[in-house]
Amino acid sequence: MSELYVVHEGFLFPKHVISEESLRYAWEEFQVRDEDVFIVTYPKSGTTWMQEIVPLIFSNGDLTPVLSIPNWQRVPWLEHNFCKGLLEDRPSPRLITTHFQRHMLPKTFDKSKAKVVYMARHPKDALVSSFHYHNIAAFLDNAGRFDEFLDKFLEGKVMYGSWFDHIKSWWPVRDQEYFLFLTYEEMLQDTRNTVTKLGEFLGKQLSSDTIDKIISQTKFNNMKQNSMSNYSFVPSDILNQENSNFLRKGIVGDWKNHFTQAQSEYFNSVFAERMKGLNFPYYKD
Ligand code: PPS
Repeated sequence: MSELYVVHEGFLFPKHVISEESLRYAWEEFQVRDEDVFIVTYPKSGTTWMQEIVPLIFSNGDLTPVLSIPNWQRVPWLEHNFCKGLLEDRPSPRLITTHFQRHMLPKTFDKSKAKVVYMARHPKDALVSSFHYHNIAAFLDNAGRFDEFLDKFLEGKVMYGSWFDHIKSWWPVRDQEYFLFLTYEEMLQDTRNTVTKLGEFLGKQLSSDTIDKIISQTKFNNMKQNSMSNYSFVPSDILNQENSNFLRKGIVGDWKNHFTQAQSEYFNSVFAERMKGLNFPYYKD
């Protein structure tokens, strides 16, 4: 197993930002508050986008937080080394990011009234995005050939484990009051509707003007220009954005430019097998 990862119960976590200690803190010690809002995603499913939108909902469209605070500080990751320092004394409501599966939330979560916004993305597009990310991030192992990466993804031998297991851990709580399920695809297709839904879920009355501001600021091309969100401040020996950017394409269906017909059919058959009985209506092809 690559020395770039902390391996915990079979899960790979990038050592660059995560340690046994930070995992222990997140699971055992982190005190969830009723007003906390968790943004939960499988990697490469629109996390950064949500880290832009949710703070803008809480600031009523005031751009200051997204133009002055880097996203990892604005909506810190629960599992990262700097979680404690950034979140322990932060006033509520705290906005928190995690790629964890449902059972990995802090012990104190179940006793709280904290909310979870989950964003899913077509696994073929998340895979493609991850493939390119592995090739620009020095803290991840090299993606190798696309077919090799495809196998690793389907077997869940990638950071944070299997896409299927992630969805399977969260989908069953979709009707719970604390939970909102969104997809990357609906967000891209109808941002206004999704932002409105988010505002209602988070108890925020948003005027039409505020929603317009949020939509404009969080458009892919605007976020790509925002140094607080595009990771341009990360040195190139850690994240080399010379040939491919962190905010790479921001589209639905880029997998069609990467998968062969045979790979797509194979993926679909694994998908059908792994999602059997889940009643999950998305991403069947
Ligand atoms: S990470 O590393 O897990 O935090 O990555 P994550 O932010 O989840 O996913 C990165 C992909 O999300 C795309 N993205 C967007 N798409 C559309 N609109 C907006 N505003 C936006 N912001 C981020 C980003 O480009 C990555 O997808 P790909 O397909 O690689 O472009």
